[in-house]
Amino acid sequence: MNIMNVDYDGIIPNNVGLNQDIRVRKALERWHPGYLDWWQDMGPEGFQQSLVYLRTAVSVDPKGWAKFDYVRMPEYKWGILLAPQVEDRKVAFGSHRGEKAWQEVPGEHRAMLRRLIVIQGDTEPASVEQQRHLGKTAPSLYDLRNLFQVNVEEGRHLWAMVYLLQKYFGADGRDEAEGLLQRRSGDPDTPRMLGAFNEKTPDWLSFFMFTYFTDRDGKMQLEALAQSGFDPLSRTCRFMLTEEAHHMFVGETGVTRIIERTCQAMKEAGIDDPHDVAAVRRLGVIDLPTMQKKANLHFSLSLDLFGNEISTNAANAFHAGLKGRYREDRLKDDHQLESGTYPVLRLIDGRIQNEESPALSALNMRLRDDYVVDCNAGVGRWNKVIEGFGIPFEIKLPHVAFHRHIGEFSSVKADTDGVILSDGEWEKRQGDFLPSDSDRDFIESLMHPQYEPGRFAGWIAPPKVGIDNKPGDFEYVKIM
Ligand code: BYC
Repeated sequence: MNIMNVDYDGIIPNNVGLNQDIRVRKALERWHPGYLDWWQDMGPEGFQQSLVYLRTAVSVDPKGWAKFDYVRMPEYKWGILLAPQVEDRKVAFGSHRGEKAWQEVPGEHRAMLRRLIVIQGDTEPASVEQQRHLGKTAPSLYDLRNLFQVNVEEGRHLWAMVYLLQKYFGADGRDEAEGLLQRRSGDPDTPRMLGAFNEKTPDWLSFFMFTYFTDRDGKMQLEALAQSGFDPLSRTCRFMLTEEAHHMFVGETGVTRIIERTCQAMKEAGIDDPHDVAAVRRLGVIDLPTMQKKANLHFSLSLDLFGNEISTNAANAFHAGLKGRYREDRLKDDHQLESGTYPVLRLIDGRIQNEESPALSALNMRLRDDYVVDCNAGVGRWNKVIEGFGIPFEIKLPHVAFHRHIGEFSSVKADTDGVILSDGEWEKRQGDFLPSDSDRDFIESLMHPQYEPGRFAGWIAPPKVGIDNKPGDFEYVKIM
């Protein structure tokens, strides 16, 4: 079989030779109906009969891997796709550096590997659950289609992890695959595993901020797992990253378009002061200070996803060759980190300061630092738009100590500049930093659907180009 092309013969499209792997094929076919039930119950509410102009992966060739067509979401081809195997690949880091990459699970690292795969897998359906109500308030058919594209691909990423569990982890893998369909985002009894995936995504600004900030954590984690010495995990993550790029595009351009519309409306109305929130809101657009608060919220929730700054789990996973650093293959050092140090921002004697820590224990911090750099690039592009309108406002990422629930700073309250506050001060001022109930109510008051082809809600600008180069009035979703 040509690894670039996907086999569409069975129920589950794949490029992993499922037709010859009867045990795994049967296991996945048994899991399939439960997945479809989950999709019907927890996937996009309504719209299951609608025809959505979606891309489906038909190959893993970077030059052309997707085709676009109208699909009913429950009929989407959720396939299992691994990037092509790199010949003679070696474990690139940790104590096994230089050994042949593993095609089977290394026995001594089984539990750790399973945990990483389950956590990664758990986030995928969680995000679909979080976004399930958004279709009802989509600002355009273009956005509605992008939401559904993101949702079906998160569903596919769940398949990617479930394949690894079913193929390589026997009975435990099967149980974990079931568990992934049982947990529910925000459920008090059976919540999803990581904090940010139990939060609500109640409106479209939240959706765009989530896909900008939280999907970017996905990118960083997938990049780190793509370095894994366990080759099937590396290959599956490499292909997932191809799809992930679009999700972050949706986030970045979504926020850009909201900013653009706000600035345009302010200019037309002759409002120069971005802090005159009431006047800006009267125009039916989202004021920039509220966008800053939303960015503060989603950035800080996403930082929590990197775990503790100092982590034995992260050190063990690296040492074992299971989870590398961001773009490990481009870094120039011994790739073992037995002796080096890394500066870690810590809370020492009530003050935030850098402390040189063993590099191996500081890997979560390092990945988080790479993440912050990546986040800042897009924020810079948002600010260019604001600057282009001559409005004196700059969106800034808050300090990493702000609003944290995991790690060094979870025990203190800090403002967005990293100044530590007393509980009383925090209570008084948190509405300056995070969206308040009235901010949320205002945003919600704007969320009315716009389902006419080529039309957009008044609070968001149209995109510069269509998906798959379609014209502006293209009917991306035929609602049924
Ligand atoms: N919430 O040693 P520590 C994505 C737990 S997003 C709750 O510091 P470690 C996507 C931790 O589990 C990417 N619990 O943590 C985006 C541990 O518990 P146990 C998802 C947390 O292990 C958008 C304890 O605290 N992929 O793909 O170094 C849409 C001590 O933790 C949290 C991955 O995350 C938290 N935030 O790092 C769709 C990659 N943080 O084991 C998809 C796989 C920590 O002692 N996961 N804890 O009971 C990992 O690499 C690591 O598990 C983490 C945590 C980076 C998450």
